[in-house]
Amino acid sequence: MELERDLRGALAAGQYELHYQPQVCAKSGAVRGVEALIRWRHPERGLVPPLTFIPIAEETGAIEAIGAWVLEEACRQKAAWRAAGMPALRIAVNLSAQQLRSSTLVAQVRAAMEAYGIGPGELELEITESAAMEDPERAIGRLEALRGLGVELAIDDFGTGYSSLAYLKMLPIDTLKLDRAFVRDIETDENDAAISAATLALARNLGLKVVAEGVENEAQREFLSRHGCELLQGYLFGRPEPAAVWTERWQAAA
Ligand code: G
Ligand code: G
Ligand code: MN
Ligand code: NA
Repeated sequence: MELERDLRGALAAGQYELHYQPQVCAKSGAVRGVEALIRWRHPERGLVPPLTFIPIAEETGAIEAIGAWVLEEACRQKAAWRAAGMPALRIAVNLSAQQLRSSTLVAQVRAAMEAYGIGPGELELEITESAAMEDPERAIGRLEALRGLGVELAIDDFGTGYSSLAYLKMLPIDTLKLDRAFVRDIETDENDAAISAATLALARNLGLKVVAEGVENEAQREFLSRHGCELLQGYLFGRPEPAAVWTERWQAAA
């Protein structure tokens, strides 16, 4: 496939970029962190979203190198923002299943943190339920090693996979990301409202934070906030935007 061929040269050609979407405090609206989301600036196709090329990168194995770049770039950007006197925001980075399978992941994360002086609690890694459940024993060991580095861990797309609660309990995680599929119709669909409220209660009882995804309007915000969700992410607060846009915004506010 054409995209597959182009994918091979894209890293060397510097065609990937990270955009950053805010995660805000539900009560105050203050930005608490940003999630790094990869985009591919394709010379002919324009900005290609991850859902178009990440699955191909996973199939071909290209994801290993891309994932390593994402980690390095997010840490580099965090250090650059720190050097420029920007607010210290936690950065969340998505890991693919294949990265979690890799025996070099922990060393890679350690190296990136050391290279850019990333301290405890400054980096969060997001893994999907299915990646964590693929080989729970191995995942638990690896996640514990990451946590030992001071990395926080989040389960992405929570509720859409098939994680058993028995395994969830054993995973050394800090955060659940409530999938936007449940948030979308939270005001009108009783099931979605019930699932969201139950997830928030479960998280509270397990001592986990929740980041609700896909928050687009005030009614969703109000529901989530009322049910104890502390962190929100979605177009209501901001779209994923290039690092330069964030930098300009902060400089204008300073
Ligand atoms: O940015 P967007 O909302 O289009 O992201 C779509 C999907 O792509 C999300 O599920 C997100 O987790 C995934 N994704 C975005 N950036 C990365 C990345 O750097 N690595 C991996 N593995 N997945 C990513
Ligand atoms: O699975 P993950 O959480 O990594 O995916 C983030 C994805 O969700 C990105 O593709 C991002 O562009 C998208 N996204 C972020 N906020 C919203 C939103 O408010 N509404 C919708 N529909 N998509 C969103
Ligand atoms: Mn994510
Ligand atoms: Na998600």
